[in-house]
Amino acid sequence: MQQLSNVFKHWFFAAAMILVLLTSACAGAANAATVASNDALARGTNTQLGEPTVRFAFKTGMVEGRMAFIGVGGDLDGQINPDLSVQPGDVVEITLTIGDGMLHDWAAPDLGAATEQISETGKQAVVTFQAGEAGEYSYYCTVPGHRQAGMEGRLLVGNTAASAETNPAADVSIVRSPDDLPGPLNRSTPETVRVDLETVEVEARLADGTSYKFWTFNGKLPGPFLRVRVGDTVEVHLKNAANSEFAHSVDFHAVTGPGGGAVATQTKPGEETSFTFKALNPGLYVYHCATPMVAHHISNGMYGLILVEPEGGLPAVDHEYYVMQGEVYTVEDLGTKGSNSFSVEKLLDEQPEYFTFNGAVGALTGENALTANTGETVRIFFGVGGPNFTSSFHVIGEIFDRVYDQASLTSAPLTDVQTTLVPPGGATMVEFNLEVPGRYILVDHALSRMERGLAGFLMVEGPENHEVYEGTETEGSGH
Ligand SMILES: [Cu+2]
Repeated sequence: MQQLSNVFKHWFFAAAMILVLLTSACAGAANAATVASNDALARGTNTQLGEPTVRFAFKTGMVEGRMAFIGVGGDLDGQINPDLSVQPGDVVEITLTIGDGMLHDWAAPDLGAATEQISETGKQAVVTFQAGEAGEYSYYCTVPGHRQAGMEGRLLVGNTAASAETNPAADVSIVRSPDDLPGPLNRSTPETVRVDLETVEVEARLADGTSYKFWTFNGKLPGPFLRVRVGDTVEVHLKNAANSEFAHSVDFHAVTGPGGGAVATQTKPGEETSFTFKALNPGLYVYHCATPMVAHHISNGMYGLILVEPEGGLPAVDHEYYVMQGEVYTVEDLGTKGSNSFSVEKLLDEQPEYFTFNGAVGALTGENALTANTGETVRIFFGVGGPNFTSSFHVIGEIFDRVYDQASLTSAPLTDVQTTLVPPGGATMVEFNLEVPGRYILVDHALSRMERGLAGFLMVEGPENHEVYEGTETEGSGH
């Protein structure tokens, strides 16, 4: 058998999961050799099965920066990775058309079915197979990395009402929108400010089809963005919801005093505590739960930012955004659907399954993307809840005009910075002007973490600016 004699390597960026994926391609009859674990797959049409009783067609393409099977014709037309429902015994025909000029196949390995691997735009491959036992099966592209990059769906055989069991908790979003923050205080004198926090435990979406029991401040992730002025007296009230299972507390890095307030706020379910502090130092500070095991409470979502405005406030900008990075440690492997549970072993080993901006995979894409127009200035308040990983914060396609390093607002900012380090329990404030329209991508430049959920979009509209940037988008760029 011809071995891997013709191997082509394609490097490309896939955007919501930008990563450099290595795809290897073999020509012609050697295709099966590219996927060793799928050697047993019967690729192509089995003529002994007779006429198909069910037909589905897909085209490959990029959607929102992810690779996808896009339904063609019938009820599936235009749908991304749609559920396919068939009955046991059905002869199923799948037609795959290449729409993006990249190497792909369509496979349901648990049913022993796969098309040939093809790559030429417009080319088609067909597989027919018989649907066996009732159950839920996965279909996906077996080219290495493509399943993870988005090419995966469900094939439901038999009683679809039972097998198409969904996870309603995965439809509950507790993502805090990045524009959910109060505006400048415009105050020249200190005041007494009351802050009300409530700790709430809630099962919600971690990723598509995956939910997790998060612990939050005020029901969203991150906790509310708090804004006070230097010299203010801040009266903190912490309530723990009656239906909580755990005690919680809050430690503000903006506090001068024992535990940052944590020693005064260990709060049992249904109870309330309070303490008062004077905001002595201006800056942008993390707050978090500090109830043992503290790393557990933080990784479950209990973190937020408090801005202590300096005298005179901050310089005016067109948009202010609020983004925090965190880690989630699940027993289940990355991508496992259903309700996932917390792994203390992985937490102690510092091996998260997920990295998130604002609490969930892809939280800052789609309707929660950051937006701006060319000619405007954007400020991002960025913090790391963690609990463990330092972020190499970067915006793909932009340069930070100003970085308030370590979130020090009383030092002169660094200028013209590509990537800035933000430690766990730390923050930064970055500002940049927008000259060119397009999609810019917030990342931690430790880019393997993008494969585990870290990506946010900044969508910029405005007229093209060919003096600054000119180029034609190439297929598969993902940007
Ligand atoms: Cu807690």
